[in-house]
Amino acid sequence: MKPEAFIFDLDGVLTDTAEFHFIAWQAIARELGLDFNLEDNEALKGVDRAGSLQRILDKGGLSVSDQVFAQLLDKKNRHYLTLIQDISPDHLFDGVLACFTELKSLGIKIGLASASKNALLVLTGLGIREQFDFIGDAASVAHGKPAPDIFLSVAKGLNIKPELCIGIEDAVAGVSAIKAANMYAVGIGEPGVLTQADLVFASTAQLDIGKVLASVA
Ligand code: B16
Ligand code: MG
Repeated sequence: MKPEAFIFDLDGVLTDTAEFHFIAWQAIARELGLDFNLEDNEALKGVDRAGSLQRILDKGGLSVSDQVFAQLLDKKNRHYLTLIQDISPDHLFDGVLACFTELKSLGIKIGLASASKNALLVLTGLGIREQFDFIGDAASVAHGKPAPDIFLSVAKGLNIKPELCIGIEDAVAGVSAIKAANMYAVGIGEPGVLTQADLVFASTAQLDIGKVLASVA
């Protein structure tokens, strides 16, 4: 297969906003009298905002009205927005720009498939918004990761068949979404965790485009 597009996840692949999500979710959990630790935060990677809150409530055995649920989501996001306002190109993971340059030189398109409704803001802060041929809109897809929707919507936006796309993800839910979209999955993290991925690199800095292309050829 000769890939025509690489579709990147954002948080955990291009930058690390997990610590900001953690701070904001922890504040909400404390307000509800619930415990929320780093391990809990890890399990929320790639999971959308409402899905994340639902998991926190479920773990604590709590249920709230729809109105309170919406208020909590809004409060978490307002806190998160204050935490990410200083994101700059310094927060870009090593290797991202070199990777984009290589893909462009090979004529391979670049897409973004993030579950975050704040993705455009983060991309702008990182200074890479213009690098993408298509940016998926998390707000307009019916089902979040692990459903394939966001990856399929980006393939459609790029006008490229899913089977000619390569997805890059750091989260278990994200890798499942890529496989459900019938794409080749590159994981960033640990092979023992990202067991569904076709190929795994320890970090974005180690992402080797040549190796990916050779393994799908
Ligand atoms: P927001 P990704 C995901 O981004 C994060 O990994 C996840 O922790 C977060 O809850 C989700 O975005 C929604 O973010 O509240 O900003 O809409 O990894 O898919 O780029
Ligand atoms: Mg991610």
